[in-house]
Amino acid sequence: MKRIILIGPIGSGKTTLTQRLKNQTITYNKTQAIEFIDNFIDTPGEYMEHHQMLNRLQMTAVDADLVVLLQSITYQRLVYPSGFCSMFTKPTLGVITKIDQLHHESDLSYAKKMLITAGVQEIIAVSALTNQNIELLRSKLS
Ligand SMILES: Nc1nc2c(ncn2[C@@H]2O[C@H](COP(=O)(O)OP(=O)(O)O)[C@@H](O)[C@H]2O)c(=O)[nH]1
Ligand SMILES: [Mg+2]
Repeated sequence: MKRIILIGPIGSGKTTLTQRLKNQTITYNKTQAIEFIDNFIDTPGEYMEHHQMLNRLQMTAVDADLVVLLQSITYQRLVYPSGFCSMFTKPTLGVITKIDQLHHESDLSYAKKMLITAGVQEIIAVSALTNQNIELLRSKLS
């Protein structure tokens, strides 16, 4: 199985998605440090939001086979700088999270645009709450 690093702002759903993909009970658990959970590397959102921490993500991603960038459908804020993915010398996948909260198509296109600007190679929209597209995502991670 591939080793996956999950990167995204605070509250974008990294920990919940990890729990879902690992068939664990979904519980809220604030991520305080970089956590290695089998083949998943869960990272605190602060590392993404405070740019002086970005080198920590970059160093940790060296151990991963795939860099997954998360963008919540509910989060209309610019997070990833243009070309962000070029920081990693690894394949990238963009995951739009909380798709169960989609109320306007424009939210989906905004999230896609953010991930494309970041430079991801592929995008998938999922919900860890309703399981939408979770199997498809799992197949892309295997
Ligand atoms: N509606 C909905 N809420 C979600 C989903 N995934 C995560 N959340 C909620 O978003 C919040 C932040 O999730 P968390 O996984 O801790 O984000 P992290 O900071 O990126 O690890 C929590 O309250 C989760 O319950 C989802 O697919 N749908
Ligand atoms: Mg977390």
